[in-house]
Amino acid sequence: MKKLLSFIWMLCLLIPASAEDGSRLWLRYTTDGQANVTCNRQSPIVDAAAAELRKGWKGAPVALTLIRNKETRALGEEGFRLSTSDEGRKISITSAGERGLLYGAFHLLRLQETGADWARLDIKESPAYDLRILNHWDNLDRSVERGYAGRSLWEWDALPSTLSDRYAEYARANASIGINGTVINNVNASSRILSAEYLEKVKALADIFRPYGIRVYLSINFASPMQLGGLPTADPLDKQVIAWWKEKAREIYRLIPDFGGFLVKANSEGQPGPCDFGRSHAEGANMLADAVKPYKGIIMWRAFVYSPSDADRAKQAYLEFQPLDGQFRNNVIVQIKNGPVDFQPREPYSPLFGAMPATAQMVEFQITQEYLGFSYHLAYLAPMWKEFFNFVPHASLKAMAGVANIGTDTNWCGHHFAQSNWYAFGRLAWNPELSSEAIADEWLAQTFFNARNQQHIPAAHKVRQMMMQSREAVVDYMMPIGLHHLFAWGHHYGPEPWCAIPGARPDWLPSYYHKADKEGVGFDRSRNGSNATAQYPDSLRRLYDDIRTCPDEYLLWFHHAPWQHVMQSGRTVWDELCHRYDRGVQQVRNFQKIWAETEEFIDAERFEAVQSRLSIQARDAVWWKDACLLYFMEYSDMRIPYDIERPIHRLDDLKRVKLPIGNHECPTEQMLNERR
Ligand code: BDP
Repeated sequence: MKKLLSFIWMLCLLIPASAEDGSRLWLRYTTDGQANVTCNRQSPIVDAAAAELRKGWKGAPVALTLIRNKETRALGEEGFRLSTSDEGRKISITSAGERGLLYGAFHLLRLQETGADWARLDIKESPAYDLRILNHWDNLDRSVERGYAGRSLWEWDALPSTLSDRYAEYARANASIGINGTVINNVNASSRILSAEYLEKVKALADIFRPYGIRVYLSINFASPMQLGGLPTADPLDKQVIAWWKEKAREIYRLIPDFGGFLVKANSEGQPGPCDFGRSHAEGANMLADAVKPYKGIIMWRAFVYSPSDADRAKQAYLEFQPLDGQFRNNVIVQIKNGPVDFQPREPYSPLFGAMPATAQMVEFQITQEYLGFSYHLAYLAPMWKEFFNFVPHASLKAMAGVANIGTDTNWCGHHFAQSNWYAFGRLAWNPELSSEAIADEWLAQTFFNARNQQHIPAAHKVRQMMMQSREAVVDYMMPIGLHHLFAWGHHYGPEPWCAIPGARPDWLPSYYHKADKEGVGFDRSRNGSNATAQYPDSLRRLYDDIRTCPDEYLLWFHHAPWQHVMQSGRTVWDELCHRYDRGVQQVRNFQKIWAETEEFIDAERFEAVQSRLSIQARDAVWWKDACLLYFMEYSDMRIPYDIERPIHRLDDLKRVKLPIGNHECPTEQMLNERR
């Protein structure tokens, strides 16, 4: 009896270890340790693949075979063939590379968890991009720029001697969705990251990530030769500067032989860069490219530049970079944000894509929800990224980068559903042709529902629908029909379209973007205005330039539209604004209902966490709607249509709302509750 009791007690102790707190992400399969896995090679990567299968695979014996033949070579080092024979009694994963076996193993587990039938499988997979990389905006003091999931994972003070378990968990999660690179520090980089002391710490991380096929990259500060090396200049054509970077590259590669390369934010938002010395972005990038070239390293050079000039901010990256086409070394990739301004809930694509045919380009998506409600709002971003691919063929790009939403929070991403964006980013970087729905289904089956339980299917279906509508809902209640950057001063969470800060840079104020006046609202970027439309290929230029043909969703991005202008929807601009804001609010209310229905299928811990964030989101949606409609109404002088929910706030009260957070902080739940 005593033995039995102590056994039960031990079981109780074990339960919290597998509590549904989100810490296991989409990798919730349980060990039964029965899987029969054989490999024809041993190495840290192959061992990681086998260990993963032993952890979770419940089916027939699996043979992992590293083999270089015509077929596997065609699939590449990261590709794999996954096939079953003997009516599913034997499973084989073959690849020309160790990483291919790792990805094959995770693929098989994904099939199991999503309820696929593996009796007759014959799958060939290889990634669309060789480089599928996360960008962490993590600072050395462990704060995270635009991070809403706690602190930075990297415990710099404890590294390299103390290694958190989370490092390997992080790498494993990335490997499971095919991510193979990580830039571990902020693009607003401290030069200290390149000091000998820090490079030892970086090496420790690289050593943990390597068995999961993940290479480390660093963001660098262009003025490092001055700040760290004590040189009088960082001019990229200066001999000493060139020598400094060459030596630095040698030092890094001695420690980390598979180091990936550098990510550079230069001459942007106050960061140093080659232009400080009268040199071009290409000259700066090429100097660094030459330094890492002997080691097969690459330079990702960001095109996110805009200065407080007269030129429309949306035009500036194009104006500065397009003329440099063809001037970059072949190990430089120009990294461009998906929209021409800055990760707004909806932007047209950046016309710089496709405008530099002789230059390698990659897209930078933002996984962290800087402009989409932080980790408080449910916004599934795959549809937004797919929208980008409607305009930019994925084959025209060299790589895909995503600004990470990962931190020390138990569930990694703050919001349980924000995990789906990390997941979707990886899956799309592997295969941009996957549909948003398919990715959501995969993620839900692994994260919340049981694909083999018939009762779960209708609930999972509804939640998938909720995810699919969620990004559009955010656009609707924040900034519909092409509005953008209506955010509060000091943070990018709530609305402040009225914001006026004397002496502030005009392009950091909402009025620069919405230009509301008695006549109308929106930024005239047609040929009568800033002529940003001219940066687009002809067919789109014509479409966007004419207010009658410009798609409704971009109307106020490209036009200063009269309040009475009748849109393609048949409504006036004012009525359409009212309807969209209201639709956004109603949708979030509906998300609350959909979520409520899942209660019986989902563990209480995660159910309640999501429920409480949805109620914050619903209140925020009303906050946004009331703030924007009441403010714009002062200009339109028109009534809110009667079929639309009445405002519940007064504009003066809303103008007094100030969240007590700094520019890079996340409000607490309490702050949001006290706000009203
Ligand atoms: C903006 C962020 C800022 C980043 C910058 C960038 O507000 O914190 O440093 O982009 O991407 O979206 O460099």
